Amino acid sequence: MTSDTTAAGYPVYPLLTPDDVPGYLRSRGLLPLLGSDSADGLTVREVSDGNLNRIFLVRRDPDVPGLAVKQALPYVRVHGESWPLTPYRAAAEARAYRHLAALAPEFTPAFHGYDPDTFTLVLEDIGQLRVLRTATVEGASPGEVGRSVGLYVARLSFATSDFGMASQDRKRLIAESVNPELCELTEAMILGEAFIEHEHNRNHPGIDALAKELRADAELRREVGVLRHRFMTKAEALLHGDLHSGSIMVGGPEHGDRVAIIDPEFSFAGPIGFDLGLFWANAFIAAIRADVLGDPALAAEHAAQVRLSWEAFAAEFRRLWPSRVDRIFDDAFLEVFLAEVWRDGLGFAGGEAMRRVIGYAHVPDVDSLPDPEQARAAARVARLSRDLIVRRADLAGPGAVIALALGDGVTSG
Ligand code: SR1
Ligand code: MG
Repeated sequence: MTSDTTAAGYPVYPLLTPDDVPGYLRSRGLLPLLGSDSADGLTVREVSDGNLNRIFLVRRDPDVPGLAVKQALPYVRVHGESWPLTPYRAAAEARAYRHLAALAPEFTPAFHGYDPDTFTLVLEDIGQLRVLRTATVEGASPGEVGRSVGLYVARLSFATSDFGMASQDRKRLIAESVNPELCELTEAMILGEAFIEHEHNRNHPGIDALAKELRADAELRREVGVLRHRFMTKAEALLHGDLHSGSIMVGGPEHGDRVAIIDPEFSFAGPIGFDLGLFWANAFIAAIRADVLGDPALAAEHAAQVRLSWEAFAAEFRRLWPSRVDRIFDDAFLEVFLAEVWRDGLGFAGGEAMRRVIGYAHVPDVDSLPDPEQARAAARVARLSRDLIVRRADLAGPGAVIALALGDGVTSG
């Protein structure tokens, strides 16, 4: 190993601080995007919020959106240097943004380029919008964000599936989109560690016995294996790869009810149900939070996002179906295919929800609750996760799964 690589073997590169950012943008010739060549008077604010990266917003006028500068650190930001993580994830994110800019432009922030030497992307500053999770934890209604998510997943996945691309082009896309380290992280986080004893895991002490019971549940373990293997092998379409409510930004009517989907660094060719499932899991978690806080109407609004996203996804996929490039796939196959995406989505939602309460990456939706509501919510999320995984074949549609999540026992529709 040379002196210019880290202990984990990643290149050593300068990590940006707020003071560096104006000069950095000048060196990349991007200052004109902020209205002039001058770096004088720019304000830089660090708004890093997710688990992994550093993000700076740069503005000429603090009230007018400017640019977002996003740098991948060579480790997990919220954990520290003892957990190295490839900075090449930024290249995967840049690649995904290039596809998304063409396929789902209305949901994608403007992308101003990628610098492979410092693993840095420059994007539109959408700091005027709010992270969906932050807004809903504060009690905001999700509105109809699910519709946008369903459309986004349908457009991205149809175009990059064997329905939207010629077979050989698709094989090339799959090869170009491999994202080994981040896929392995997902396999560990969402479809692995939470289901076994692992040093990364934690849970509310009030659900110790439940966590133990779930880890000893043979049926659950078998089905997690099925889902994990599907995630590892089912290269159906290009995914966002981490479509939880922390990756969705929303604006109210003053921002045209804009929905922007960010952070596609986990993007790779995988099972379409994975993107939907991550969104569904977090909608159900938000619903359970509202429910334990005594707001069943808000809980129902959150749970309804599952229906909205599924219906928007399926309707857009059906709309696009006549344009498919491979006519061997007939209309009867479409029904088989959609049913499988639905079931996969439920299963992956179970993996995602489970890790949020007994795995590593918890969420404020649950962890910011007071007790005893926190323990109650965590238990409900964990039990629902198990059902989503083990009973997914019996949950025929949104009505059944929403009833299950809200606990009214209805299992049809
Ligand atoms: C080590 S923390 C990893 C999680 O953060 C990202 O947001 C992804 O959800 C990932 O699973
Ligand atoms: Mg993220």
